[in-house]
Amino acid sequence: MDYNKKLDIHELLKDLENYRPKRRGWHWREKVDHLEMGGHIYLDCSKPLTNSIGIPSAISYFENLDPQPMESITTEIASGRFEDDIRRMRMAAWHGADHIMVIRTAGQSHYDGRIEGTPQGIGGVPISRKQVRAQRKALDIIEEEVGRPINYHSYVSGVAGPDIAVMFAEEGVNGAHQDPQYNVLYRNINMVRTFIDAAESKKVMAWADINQIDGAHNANATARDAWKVMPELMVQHGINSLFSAKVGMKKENISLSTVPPTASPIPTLRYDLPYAVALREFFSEYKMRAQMNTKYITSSSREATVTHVLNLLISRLTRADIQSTITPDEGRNVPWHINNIEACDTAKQTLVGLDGLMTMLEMKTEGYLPEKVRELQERSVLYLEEILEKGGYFEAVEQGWFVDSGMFPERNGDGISRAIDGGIGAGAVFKREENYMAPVTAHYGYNNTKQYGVDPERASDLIGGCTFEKPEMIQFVDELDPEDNVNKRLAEKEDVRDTAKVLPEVEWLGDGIVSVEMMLPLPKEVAKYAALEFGKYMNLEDPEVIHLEVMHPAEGTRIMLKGHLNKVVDTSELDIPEEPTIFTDEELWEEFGKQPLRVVAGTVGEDEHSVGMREIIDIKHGGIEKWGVDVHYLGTSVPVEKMIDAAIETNAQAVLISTIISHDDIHYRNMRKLNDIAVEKGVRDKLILIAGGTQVTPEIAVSNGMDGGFGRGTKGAHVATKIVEVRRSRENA
Ligand code: Z98
Repeated sequence: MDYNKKLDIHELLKDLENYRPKRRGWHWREKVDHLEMGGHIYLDCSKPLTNSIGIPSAISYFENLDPQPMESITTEIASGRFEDDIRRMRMAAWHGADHIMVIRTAGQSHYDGRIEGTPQGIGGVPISRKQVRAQRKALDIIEEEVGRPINYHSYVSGVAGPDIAVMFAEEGVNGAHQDPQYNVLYRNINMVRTFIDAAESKKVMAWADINQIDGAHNANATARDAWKVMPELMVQHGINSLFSAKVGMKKENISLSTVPPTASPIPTLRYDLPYAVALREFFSEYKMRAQMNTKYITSSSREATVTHVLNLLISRLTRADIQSTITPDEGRNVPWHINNIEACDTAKQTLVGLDGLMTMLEMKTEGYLPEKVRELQERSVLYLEEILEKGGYFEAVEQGWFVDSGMFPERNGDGISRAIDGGIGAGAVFKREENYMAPVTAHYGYNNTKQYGVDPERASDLIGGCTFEKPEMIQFVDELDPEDNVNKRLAEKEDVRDTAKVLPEVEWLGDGIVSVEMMLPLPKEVAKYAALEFGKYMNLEDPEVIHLEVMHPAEGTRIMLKGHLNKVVDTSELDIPEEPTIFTDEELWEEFGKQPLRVVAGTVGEDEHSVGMREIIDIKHGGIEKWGVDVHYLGTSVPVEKMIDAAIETNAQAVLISTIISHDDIHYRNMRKLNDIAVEKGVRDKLILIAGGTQVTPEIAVSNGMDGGFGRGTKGAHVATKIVEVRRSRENA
């Protein structure tokens, strides 16, 4: 795959019915002890990528130094169109994501079967075989490009949970949420039915080596006061983890969806750290998937980033095997490419920044932290004991114990209550007949195969293998809906797919959406409507305020606006100037180290404006001193002749003059004069003459005898590069 080319979605969808995933099972990052990269040692990092994009400062200052933390990094992708999500997955992988979680279309748990085809989703994509296969196929290509296996993940929930689990096993899905408590509490699925379904699903997931993430974090996100469910969260983790282990899942494939329960302005670490320690002590054998706090997320990306960073700190102070990255999209409902990528960068930047933290710190063994840890653990043990006393989990749910707004043992009687014989799928559980038999692999429970002399684990031997062993038996169903399908959606955007034409995009190719940020000196209600009006002036269709923050009740409001800018730019008609070459720091250090350079500099004529010239010279803002150039600064309003005399006296190789004043073309007249005097004194071929100033045009400067001219926006590196180029061309002449 050429990484300068876009992924060809049409090509990807070709022959999908015959595509088989390259591998099965979860892949953990490969930790490298004392990884050496860019002249630094990393203690908590993993094998680097072959292709990646570092954080912005890595690119500007460290030659794309991009160490990869040891934690798998998750990104949740959910735009509603799987074909566009594939492109986002590629970008995310380049930024360090290796756990791509596909959010299902709003409430797919309510479907009582699998979906086929590729209808468009809302709040996620419909999880159908075609969609899953296409995305796994794309990730098989992308993982080769970045040089690290990528885990593909979605949800095994709802009454169709086992069907989905089977499809995931067949299609090489590597991770999945599975937790019957989620179905019971949040989807009102009958609890007896869903625990039985869970046993079947978990068995299948175990066969396929799928990493399971539980659903405890949902209690935190649902609770009235998130920190009050801490004891319950541990109970929920315990129920699902042990259940999974008993069904036969490897413990290394059982991940707890842990969440730091609170967020600032609550003194968050005093709640979240003891909780994280308590949890990890109890569940030391299991993996930790550190979810971000989503309960207290708003539409502010700044705030979401700080919450994220504090959560990452908890991860590193304790342990995370998988690190989630949630974006302000949660609060804004705008699942945009850039937010996914930024969140991956936030995780990577922070985790790398915290590298080796625990080699320098130790948790206190006395005082608040261990006392609080103990208290939380006691509360959760008591919680579990009381469940047993009441007759078990089902009874406790019936009595509304879960997601109660009191901190156990306190109870406020407002928890979620479900009836044992109520909910979706109630009464749909039947005891297997004695002669029941299902010739399939990874089937849970009684399967009556012994009479045929076959191990129940290998029941499909009776029919020469099921779809797990013989994928050619899988029935691939293509599109079912003639209107709502990927082919129609692709066809609508052909004019901007891989052509010279382009529209701005936030989540789908050619969606034409842009966001605009503005500060209005108005109170918030007025600011909102004024911003919408500005949006109309900018030709934005359907402008919508997606973020609003009061700077002061009267002085100002910050607004982020989105809207459609349905204007196509034809890139073939653009006049794109060639980018000037600028030597890197290393090249300039080497050049001036080998062949030192002395220059004289000053503003000439009657010009006292020295700031621009000083910035070109001084080391502070990247002036030419930075690379060891010896600068003799002569001051302001220096007579032109004196510039040449000084160059001769000091044996300088270049003269830099600057003029801002330009009336009567004085700046160009001074350039001509500089050139003429250098010629008169017989030193023109020994000197490189450079002129700069806000009104200077490079071409006109050269036509007035200069070797180089520089206008507004010039930096020291431009001037240094020019001098080197002229010097080299004279040497080669
Ligand atoms: C996350 N941001 O986990 P339906 N099962 C479990 C879940 O947690 C979820 C579903 C199923 C969160 C994502 N979680 C939210 C245990 C959803 C989803 O079809 O929407 O009910 O399934 O990272």
